[in-house]
Amino acid sequence: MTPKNIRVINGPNLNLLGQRQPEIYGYDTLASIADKCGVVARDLGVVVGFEQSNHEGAIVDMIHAARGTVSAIIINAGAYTHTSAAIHDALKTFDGYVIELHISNPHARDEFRHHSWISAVADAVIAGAGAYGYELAVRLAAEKIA
Ligand code: CA2
Repeated sequence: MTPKNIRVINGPNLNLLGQRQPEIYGYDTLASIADKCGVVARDLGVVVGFEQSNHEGAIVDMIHAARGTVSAIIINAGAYTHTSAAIHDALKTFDGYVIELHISNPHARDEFRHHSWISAVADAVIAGAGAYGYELAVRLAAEKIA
C-alpha cells in the first residue's frame, strides 16, 4: 500500500530557529526538527514533507498544493497565526486532518498572540511543547490518518 503523506508547513521567521531567542524557541534548527520527524515518520510508515516560507501567499499555495495528495497538514503559521484570514480560508479548502502547532505557548505571551485564525479550522492544537511538539504532531497525524 502507498504510504500516506503528511505535510509540515512553517511560516515566517521559523527559518531562523536555533539562531535567535533560544530561551523561547530552543536550540533545534528547522532542519534538525525535520530530520527527527523523518525518523518518527519512517517508524510509523508515513511520509513527511517539510516546507517553510516567509510569505503569506506562498503558504496559501503550499496548502492548495497539498489538496488531494496529502492526508494531514501540520502548520506552524508563525505570526500569520494571529493575522491571516487568507491562511484560514485556504485551510478550509483542505479535506484532510489539520494540526495547528506552536513551539511556545502563545497564550502565555503577548496579548496579540492570544487569538489564532488557524484554531477554528484545525482539528487539534499543540502548543508549548517546544520543538518536540513537531514529533508529537507527526505521531498524532499518523494515528488519525491510519
Ligand atoms: O511558538 C510558535 O511556534 C509561534 O508560532 C512562533 C511565531 C510567533 O509569532 C507565534 O506567536 C508563536 C514566531 C516565529 C519566530 O521564529 C523565530 C525563530 C528564531 C528566532 C526568532 C524568531
